[in-house]
Amino acid sequence: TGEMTGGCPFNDNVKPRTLLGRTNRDWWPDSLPLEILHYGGLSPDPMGSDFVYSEAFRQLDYAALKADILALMTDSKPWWPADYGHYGPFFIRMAWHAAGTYRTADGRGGANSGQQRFEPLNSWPDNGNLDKARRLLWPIKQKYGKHISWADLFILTGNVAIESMGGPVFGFGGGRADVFEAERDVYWGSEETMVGHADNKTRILPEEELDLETPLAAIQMGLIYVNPEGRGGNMDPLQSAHDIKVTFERMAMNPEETVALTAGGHTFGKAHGAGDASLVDKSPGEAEIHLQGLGWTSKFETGNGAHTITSGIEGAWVNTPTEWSENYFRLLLDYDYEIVESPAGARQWQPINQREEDMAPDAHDPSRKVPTMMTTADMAMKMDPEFRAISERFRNDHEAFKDAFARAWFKLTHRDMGPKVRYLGPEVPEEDLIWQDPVPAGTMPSDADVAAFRQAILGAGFTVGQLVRTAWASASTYRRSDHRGGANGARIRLEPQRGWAVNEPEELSQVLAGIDAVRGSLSMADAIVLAGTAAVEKAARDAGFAVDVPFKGGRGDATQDWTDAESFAVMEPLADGFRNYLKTRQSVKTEELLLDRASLLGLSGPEMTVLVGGLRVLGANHGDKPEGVFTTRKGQLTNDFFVNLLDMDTMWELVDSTSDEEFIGYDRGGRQEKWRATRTDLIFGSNSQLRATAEVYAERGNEEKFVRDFIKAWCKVMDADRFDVE
Ligand code: HEB
Repeated sequence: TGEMTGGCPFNDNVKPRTLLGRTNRDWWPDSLPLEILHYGGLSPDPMGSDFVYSEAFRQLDYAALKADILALMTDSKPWWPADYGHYGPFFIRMAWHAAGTYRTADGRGGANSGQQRFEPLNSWPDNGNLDKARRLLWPIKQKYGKHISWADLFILTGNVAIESMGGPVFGFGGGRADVFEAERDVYWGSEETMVGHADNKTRILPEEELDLETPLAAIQMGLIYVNPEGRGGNMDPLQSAHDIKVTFERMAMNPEETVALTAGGHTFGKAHGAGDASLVDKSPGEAEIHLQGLGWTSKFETGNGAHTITSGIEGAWVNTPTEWSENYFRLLLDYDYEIVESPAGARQWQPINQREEDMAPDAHDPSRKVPTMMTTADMAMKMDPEFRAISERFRNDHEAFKDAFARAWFKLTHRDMGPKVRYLGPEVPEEDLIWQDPVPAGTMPSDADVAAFRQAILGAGFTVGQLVRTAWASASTYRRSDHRGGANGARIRLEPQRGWAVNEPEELSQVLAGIDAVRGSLSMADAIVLAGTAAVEKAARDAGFAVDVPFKGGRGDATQDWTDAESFAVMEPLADGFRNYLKTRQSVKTEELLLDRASLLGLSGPEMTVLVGGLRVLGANHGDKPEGVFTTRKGQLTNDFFVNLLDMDTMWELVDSTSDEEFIGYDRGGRQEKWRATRTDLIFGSNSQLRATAEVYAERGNEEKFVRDFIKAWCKVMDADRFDVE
């Protein structure tokens, strides 16, 4: 079963992997190693740390920007001529691929930092020719400068594109600040080849690879979701439907949203496979220097316009590819389809005996009519019974389809922005949506109420450890990837969070009841944080340090009705190294899981280190277990964890040879058992860089520095989601 209790703790079903899998350096070993300039605390961000994007955005002439984007739609450039004289569909695909990398499991991916500009996304086969879409936007980006980020521009342009062709749009929120380097914390997979339109497009995956690994949300490296030609090129719409459901669910979309998005998207534009795909050259990441960052140069005729090769599939889905319409479902459901091959050799579906009025105009010669097409993934919307029922309903109720598409598009493009207070601009929809995890505004408690609560809760009969781990449990769900989780809302007292094993449901309910009983005017969300904060302060004072632990109140309490239990379920920690908790052994090492959580919390190495060391001696371990509690004065905020970990009189051994998760520390001389530890404890003595940091906190003279650094890091976690007060 893989459970840690009893028997062999190794989970045989889990294939070991590294935290990051294949990285940019593995894919592009020859790329310029700019990261050497950015160590030692130097930032690659040319805007500097004083720059606040939200302030720059507020000065944006939003209407003028939208007008410029609209004008660009039909301003075809000779170096990349617009199909049908309209760039709209192309820009929709750009925006969809920008947002579509989001995955629920860790909240990473998505549109919110403009990563499409960087590897690996810049060079993923599925992002073929989107380099040109972004270059078409450059004059506009240049004109509006710091007032619009690339990340916002991608999504806003997608919206304007939809509007410009008469499609429904639900709203737009700005606020996606750009970053200036490739994200380094995202696991995109361990595969050693990417899906490609040339050599491996029909690669058939072995069955055992079809169970999609967590947290991935695409079935092959280099895809946004699924292969348009079906799994491994199989052309099987039912298999494709299965894969679409798995991948779209991981992007937070249910089957109805999935059908709406795909049908709405493919109401526009065309696929590109005009000629021999082997004439298409390398991706941007490996293209020659004089190409200036553009990739996929094609030697087929003019290489663009009528001769464009992107996916290799050729043709439009509908007869009206630059207008919002009902034609996608009509053509999909009314015609029978047969498999044909595109000029690029891709396989696709063509309507049998198509009437001329249902054919599409040629994208570069309006006098010509060409047959429309469907990909295998589109055929899934017709052949899969669940998808088909939805398709038929949308066909018969166009208003329902419009509304579903508009809402799903808004969710797709805003899912990773976090609470609505982070949305900027005049087009932020009024309506609250449950996936935004709404939290009612709180009120700032008075100083007197805060002081009274501090006193009352410390006298309520709980240990420091209990109060600290409850506050930690509440706040540490935060992830900076999609800004979900955190202490605001006090969702820890709601389903599903209150039932998570990591939160020790029984004890949790007692502590929460105790907090509730004495909280007075405070919200539960504030009181939970303040209880832990008061306990930290007491622990510091008990250790002889007269320090104050700051508290920022004003959190609100969310309701169960406005909590999407299913979407919170994926956030359950299967490990939390800060509480020395491991539910089941994972495919990555336990200490890598600690690193991953620290990264999602936005912590630095020293912050992670000081927090682990402090939390251990405070007694914040899951189940109050003894591992890592290297102190004889549990409940006091001391640097004992580090002092004892680095003590040369201790030697460590495995508890027993069946597991490398638990260790005993013996007195070197006497074989006397002194301590127990897990991998997340011992990594601070084993890894050279963490050891260097641990040494700082163990050094004489740094006892108070340890306490102050711990408090700072503690507050950072407690306040990580306070966008309402920034
Ligand atoms: Fe899509 C296009 C696939 C979904 C929107 N697409 C496209 C193509 C393909 C695909 C293959 C072609 C490319 C080229 O150029 O060649 N999709 C796909 C798939 C899926 C999808 C498989 C899953 C199912 N889409 C989608 C969505 C959306 C879209 C969701 C939105 C919403 N697309 C799109 C568009 C286009 C495309 C708009 C067109 C572009 C142009 O025209 O350029």
